[in-house]
Amino acid sequence: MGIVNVTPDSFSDGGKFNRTDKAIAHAMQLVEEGADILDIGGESTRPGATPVPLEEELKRVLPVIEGLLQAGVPLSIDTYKPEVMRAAIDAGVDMVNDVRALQEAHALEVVARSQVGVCLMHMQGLPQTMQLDPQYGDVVLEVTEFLSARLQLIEMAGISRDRILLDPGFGFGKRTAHNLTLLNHLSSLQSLGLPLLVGLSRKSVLGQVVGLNVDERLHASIAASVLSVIKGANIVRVHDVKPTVDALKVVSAVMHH
Ligand code: YH5
Repeated sequence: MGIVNVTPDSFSDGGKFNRTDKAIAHAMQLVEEGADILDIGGESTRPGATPVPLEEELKRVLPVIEGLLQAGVPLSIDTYKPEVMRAAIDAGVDMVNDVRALQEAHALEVVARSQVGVCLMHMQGLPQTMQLDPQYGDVVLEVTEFLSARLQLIEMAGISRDRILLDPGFGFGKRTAHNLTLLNHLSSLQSLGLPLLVGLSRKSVLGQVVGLNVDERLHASIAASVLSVIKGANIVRVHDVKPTVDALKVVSAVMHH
């Protein structure tokens, strides 16, 4: 899964067409590099990031979705807002990637009334404050129990299991040690019986391990993707598609022998 951020960048004048065209061009490059899914997001969920108003998020993601419908790969919308889910589903996306696991009011019904897939992610707290003092007794158990509870509720709302993916939510209300424990024990989440999605690309936990800034974490990110797949991940959400695909081709070749 290739990450397509549709957020303002410091290199353009902020013009809307400029931003849309750049995001579409970047996404097309990720497909050429081997991405099987594109994850389109218009609001940063990084710790402390400022929230984006609904109308602005729609203006960012909808033109990019429309431009990528012909790209030949499934599209995912990275949002927790039900209005953005609804508009993106109407526009033709195949999947909702929700860091709040459909806990926002009406998110569950919007997805239930559609046929799209959904990724349910674990987060402790909310993005503005989640990294201040995350605490767990047993992080693997607590993440598993949260996802299991959401899964049960979401199935009861009429979303069948074959539409659902689970994600432990690396970096979302977790200290370095929590993230490392979760990755080491990722295979225990396979007991929930659903495909697993993992997002570790360029994240702080990797920066903590190697002591490097966010733009210097490629090699650590590749190691994290390789480990994730060996430990049971079915989808890895990454910025750097080509090097990740090469690394995972080796993993895949070896694991089939
Ligand atoms: C995820 O794990 N993550 S947005 C901080 C970084 C680098 C990257 C400090 N959406 C996930 O990618 N969706 C995000 O450097 C996600 N799983 C799913 N399903 C955060 C992010 C990032 C944050």
